[in-house]
Amino acid sequence: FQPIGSRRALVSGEGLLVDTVHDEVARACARYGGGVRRAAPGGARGLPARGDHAGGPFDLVLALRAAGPLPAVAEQVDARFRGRRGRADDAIGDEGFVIARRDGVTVVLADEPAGLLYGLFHVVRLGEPAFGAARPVEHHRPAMRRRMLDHWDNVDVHPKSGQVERGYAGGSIFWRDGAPRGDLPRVRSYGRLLAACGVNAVAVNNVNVHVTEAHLLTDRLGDVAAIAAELRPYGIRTHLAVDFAAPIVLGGSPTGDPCDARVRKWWAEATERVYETIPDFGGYVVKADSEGRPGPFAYGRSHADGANVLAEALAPFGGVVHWRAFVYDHRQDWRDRSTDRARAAHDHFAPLEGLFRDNVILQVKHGPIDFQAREPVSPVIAAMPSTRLAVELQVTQEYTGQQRHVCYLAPMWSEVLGFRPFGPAGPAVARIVAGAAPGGERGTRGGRAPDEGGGLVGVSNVGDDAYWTGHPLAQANLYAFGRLAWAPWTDPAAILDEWIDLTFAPVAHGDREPLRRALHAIMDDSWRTYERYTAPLGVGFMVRPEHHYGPDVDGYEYTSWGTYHFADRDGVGVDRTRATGTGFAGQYPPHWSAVYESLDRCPNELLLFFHHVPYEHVLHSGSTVIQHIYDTHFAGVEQVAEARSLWEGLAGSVPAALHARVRELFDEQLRCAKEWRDQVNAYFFRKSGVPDARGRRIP
Ligand code: BDP
Repeated sequence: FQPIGSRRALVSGEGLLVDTVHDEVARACARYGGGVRRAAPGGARGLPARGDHAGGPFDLVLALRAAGPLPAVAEQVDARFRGRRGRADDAIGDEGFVIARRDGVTVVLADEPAGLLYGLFHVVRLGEPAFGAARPVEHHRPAMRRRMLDHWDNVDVHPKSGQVERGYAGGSIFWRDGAPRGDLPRVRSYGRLLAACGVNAVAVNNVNVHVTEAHLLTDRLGDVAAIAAELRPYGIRTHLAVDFAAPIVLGGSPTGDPCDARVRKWWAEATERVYETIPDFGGYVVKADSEGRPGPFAYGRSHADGANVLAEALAPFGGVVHWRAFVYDHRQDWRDRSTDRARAAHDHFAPLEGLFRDNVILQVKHGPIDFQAREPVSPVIAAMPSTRLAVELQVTQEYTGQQRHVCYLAPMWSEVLGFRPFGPAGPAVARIVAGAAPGGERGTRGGRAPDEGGGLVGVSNVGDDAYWTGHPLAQANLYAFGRLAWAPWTDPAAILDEWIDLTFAPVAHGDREPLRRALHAIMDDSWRTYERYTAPLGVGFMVRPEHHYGPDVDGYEYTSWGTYHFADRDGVGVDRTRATGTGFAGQYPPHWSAVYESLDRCPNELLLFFHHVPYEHVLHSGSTVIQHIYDTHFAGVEQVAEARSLWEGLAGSVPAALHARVRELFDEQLRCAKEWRDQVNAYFFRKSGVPDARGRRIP
């Protein structure tokens, strides 16, 4: 904030979020010596705005256009923008902003307060260059209207999942030991940092809604309202995960049948009370009929019936239901190869295409199984063109090193968002979840407005840890999640660059270039490094059961969870072809179905996801599967060792406590990566009997 705080600013407009913008600038000025003036509507009329620090009044103008007349320079920027757009479409958009610099003044214009807030954070991101040379008029608006983080936080400490399910950053920032944590300033800071990343919605409790958490919907609603009050000034709407059986659990109803009139009435009344207390409440998140959660199947009803009853209750208030597509049988018979967990979401939901109400968002995990380091993109995304879809990513690193390993996930997410499920001529995932119809045109599906897709949802990686995310470098994943939801085509390395600047500018000692170079070398490729030393070629899992940290090749192989690799003495991988396997490959539209079905065309990195092959099968690289397993596992460990020594070299460049924290974590990552290498290599050596062609030591 220093570049802003040392200048003179004008903030013009009205509204809660404009107040926030003003307060942010005022806070920066109090620290760095600049000044800020707040103009009432019309109050900026005729004010000269020149950037001459000594004489002219303003270097930075942040204004709602409706608050005009604006200072002359801002009027000019607006005229330029309107001229460029033509008369028909001169809207900046709900959350958008226009930025330019001319005559020594940086101008940010918006139509809505949220746009002004995002414009302010854009100036923060630009830093000093925002006040340098003239800048042409740029229009920024988010690609996705819904940019949401789901917290898997429990109110009570749950005997199995703890305070935060799959949380690796300490306790919850919202809850502790059955009660609100009570640190509201921290919640406010969280809202601030999320807004700075571009996030605008948060669900404050675990999708596995236990009894205490169920009460957040009714008698403990005040606790939710208190959080909502802190997040609201940063443009973030609060959502709640609810128990599908709430009418029974909370309302004493004899049934939870979504088609029963009493159940509909209960949801309608409960929802009305929610909106009386929290008028800008976002809506519900539901995990139903999944891993033991209640759902409509108990009453012989479909998931469309289930989702629609909640949607109907929310509709009068503009709320939405995020209904999760993560539905599968976790009690399958592993002795029977005919079931395939990868198929489950498509099998359950594709037949329901067209049956969901408009305010249902079907929330689909990005891959068909469960947040593995490598999966194909879920076929559900191509199967439901008239359903609003959101893609769910796991920012918390359950399967990618649990915030003890460096694993920068933006490159993986970019691949997901850029994937074109209908083939090269169709729209990318990012466009589909932004609301594009399958033909790639925006706004044509079911007559709905262009930006009414389901957006992007991330499972939060934040806790009450001093660095927010346990591993300090895991902050970059949170930041990248928000930035990709706003601008999905941004290069992950460029996002990392922004994060490095924003994070280390205030604390780095000395020249920042070596730090930047080292962090890129450590992080840019860290997801692929992680992939190299863990489960090979897309086969997934091989983690220790329950907590999912560290290797256990057969840990899930003979369980009922549906996550198998089928390794035997002859080969490894899951045959998901139509010809001889589970038929999962046939769930994709023709282009990808043909690619995945074919042993020759299937991408190497997904080979074992789709095919069961002999160890001597030759990859596109020319290497055999078994040799590839050995080579990648040795290489992955070496890369971790290199990253660790690069970090060593940064002692003195970053604060000592931060350096020590990351160094310790690198020790653990290296230990764990070696464990993975040795177990995976030893396992496949013993199964196959094929020695390493390069004669390295395999335990
Ligand atoms: C799995 C997690 C489990 C979650 C589940 C979900 O292991 O803790 O409850 O996903 O997404 O990956 O509901």
